[in-house]
Amino acid sequence: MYTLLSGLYKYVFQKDEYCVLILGLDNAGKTTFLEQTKTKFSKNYKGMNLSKITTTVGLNIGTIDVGKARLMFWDLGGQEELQSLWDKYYAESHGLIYVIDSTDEERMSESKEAFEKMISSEALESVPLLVLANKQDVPNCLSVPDIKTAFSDCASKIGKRDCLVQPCSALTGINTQNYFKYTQNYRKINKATR
Ligand code: G3D
Repeated sequence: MYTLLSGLYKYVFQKDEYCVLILGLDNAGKTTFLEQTKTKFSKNYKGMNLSKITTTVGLNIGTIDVGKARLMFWDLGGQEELQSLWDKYYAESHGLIYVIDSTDEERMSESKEAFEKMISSEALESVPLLVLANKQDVPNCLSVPDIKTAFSDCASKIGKRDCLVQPCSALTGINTQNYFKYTQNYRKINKATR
């Protein structure tokens, strides 16, 4: 009887947990995006002043609940020396968000190289990918077609995996709520295989 009731309780209340990595070069806006997300999705969460956030050194973690899913975000530092740590987290991840600074044309090829190296990892082969062209609030920033052109070499490596490129502003919150679609995709992934 206890087993039956605890099973029923878990079925009704327990949330499926998914780990989502937030990657990208330093200064791309990863931490701002995570704070914006926590503020939007967590009741009573008193976020930091978004304009006071400084670049990630190490790791930031955040959890939000979306419907029956609990998304645990891991925002990893993007400095060159920290990028070598990214792959330690790949095997645990169910979703991937790659943040690009659309205002930083100079570092676009650096960002593309980091992205290409990341998606070449076998551990990420079936993981859905959300690419955020961030800082779209800044006039004259690169558009999504510009960024797709800069990243065109990567198309074959993206292959058939689920991938969406989304213009957004982590600072203003515009277009930062695409988890609903992606949560559906995380559900499709057989957790037992990861
Ligand atoms: P990181 O975690 O990827 O290293 P941060 O990046 O979130 O620390 O952001 C780096 C800088 O970019 C911060 O500015 C932050 O305010 C700014 N930023 C992040 N997202 C946006 C955005 O959507 N629009 C604009 N205009 N700026 C953004 P500072 O000045 O603190 O370095």
